[in-house]
Amino acid sequence: MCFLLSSNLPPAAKAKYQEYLDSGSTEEKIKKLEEFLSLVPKHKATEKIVALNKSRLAKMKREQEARRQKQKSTQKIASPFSIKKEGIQIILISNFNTPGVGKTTLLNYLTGAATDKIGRFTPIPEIGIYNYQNIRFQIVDMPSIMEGASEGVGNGKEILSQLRSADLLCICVDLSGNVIEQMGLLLKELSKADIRINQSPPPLTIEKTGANKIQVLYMNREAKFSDNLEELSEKIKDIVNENGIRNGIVKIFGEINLDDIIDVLTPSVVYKKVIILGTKGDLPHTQENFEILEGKYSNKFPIILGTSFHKKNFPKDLGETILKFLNKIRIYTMNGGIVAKKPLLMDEGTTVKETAEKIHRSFYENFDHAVIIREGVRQKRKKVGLDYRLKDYDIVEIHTT
Ligand SMILES: Nc1nc2c(ncn2[C@@H]2O[C@H](COP(=O)(O)OP(=O)(O)O)[C@@H](O)[C@H]2O)c(=O)[nH]1
Ligand SMILES: [Mg+2]
Repeated sequence: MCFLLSSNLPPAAKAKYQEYLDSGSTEEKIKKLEEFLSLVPKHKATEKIVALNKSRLAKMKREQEARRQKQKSTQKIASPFSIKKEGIQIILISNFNTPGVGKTTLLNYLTGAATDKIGRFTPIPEIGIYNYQNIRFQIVDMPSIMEGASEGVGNGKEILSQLRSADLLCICVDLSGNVIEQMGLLLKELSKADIRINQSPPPLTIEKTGANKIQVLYMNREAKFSDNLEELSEKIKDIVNENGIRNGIVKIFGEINLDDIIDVLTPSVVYKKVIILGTKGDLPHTQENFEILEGKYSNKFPIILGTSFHKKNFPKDLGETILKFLNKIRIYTMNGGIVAKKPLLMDEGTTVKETAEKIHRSFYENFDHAVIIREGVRQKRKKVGLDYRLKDYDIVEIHTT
C-alpha cells in the first residue's frame, strides 16, 4: 500500500496493517483493521487514510451483515436469546465481572416475574411485563455481558443482536462496586457492536441512482456549515466510491463529519436510547460512586437513576420518565363517545394523519375530519384536519366519509 509508505504512521500501526493484509477470514480482517484504526493518530495528515480504511471496514461489515441475515433466515431452531417483542421493550444489561448487580431483583420488582431466580445465576433471558397506565413495557433481564462479547464470547453475538432491536437499554450498575470499570466494558462492547448511544442518526441520506456519478447536495442552510464545501464533497465522493457505490446522490441536511458518511454506509450501525440505573444504594460508599457515575457520564446519559431495593427506594414514575425519554406521547382514541383505556403510543409531533394510519389505513383513506378533546384549554373540543399536530393525552375521534 503506497499511501502507508509515504505517510509517517507509527510503527505499531504499520505492523497492524500488515497483519490485516495477511489475515484470512473477514472476521479477522475486520478485527485487525479496527485495531489498526485505533493505532492511527487522528489529525489532518492521516484524515484520508482513516476515512478510506473506515470505508473498507464498513464494506466488510456490510458483507458480514448480509451473510448473517442469510444465515438467520435459514436457521430453524429458535435461540433462547431471541425474544418476541411485546409493547415497549426494555433490556437490562450489566457487566459479567460484577455479578449480582440486581437485574433480576429489578425485573421482579417491576413485573413480579422470576421470584425464584433472584440471587441465582440466570444464564438465559428472563422476561416480564411492567404495566403503567395500560401501557405494556416488556422487561428483559439479559445475562450479563462479557469482555469480547462483540466477538462472540459468552453468547455475546446473540445477546448484542437482541439489544439492537430493543426500544431502550438499561445499564444496571452496582453502586457498591467500581462503577467506571462496569461502565467501561459495557460501552466498549456496545461500541464494537456498532450500537450508538443516545445520539441521532446523522442528517444525511445516500441513494443509489442511474446516473453514472456521485453527486453531493447540500439541501438547506444548516447543511452549508463549512466554508469549503467543495473539498468536503470530494472527500465524501472518495468514501462513497470506496464503498463500491459508483452512482448515487448524497443529500445533506445539517452539520456532518466523514464518520457520519461511513455510519450511514454501515448497515450494522444502530442508534439506541440508553439509561443508567445504579443499584444497592443502601450499601456504604454508594453515594460517592453515584456522584462519580454522574460526573463522568451525565453528558452522554441524560438519565442516571440511583436506587435501593432493600430500602424500597425506587422512582415511582419510571414509566413516565421512559415515555418522555423515548419522545412518546399518549393518544386516546374515542369511538361513539367511549374513550379507549389503552392509549396509542405515538412519536412527539405526530399528526392526525399518522395516528389515523396507525389505527387502520381505511381511517386515513376515508378520512373526513377528526374531533380532538384536549384538557386544560379554553376550546376543549375542536374539529381538525389531517395535518393537525397532536399532544400528549389528546383524545381523538376520527370521522370517515
Ligand atoms: N444491598 C442490596 N442488595 C440487593 C439489592 N438489590 C438486590 N440485592 C441483592 O443482590 C443479589 C443479586 O441480585 P440479583 O437480582 O439476582 O442480581 P443479578 O445477578 O443482576 O440478576 C441478591 O442477593 C439480592 O438480594 C439492593 O438494593 N441492596
Ligand atoms: Mg439474575
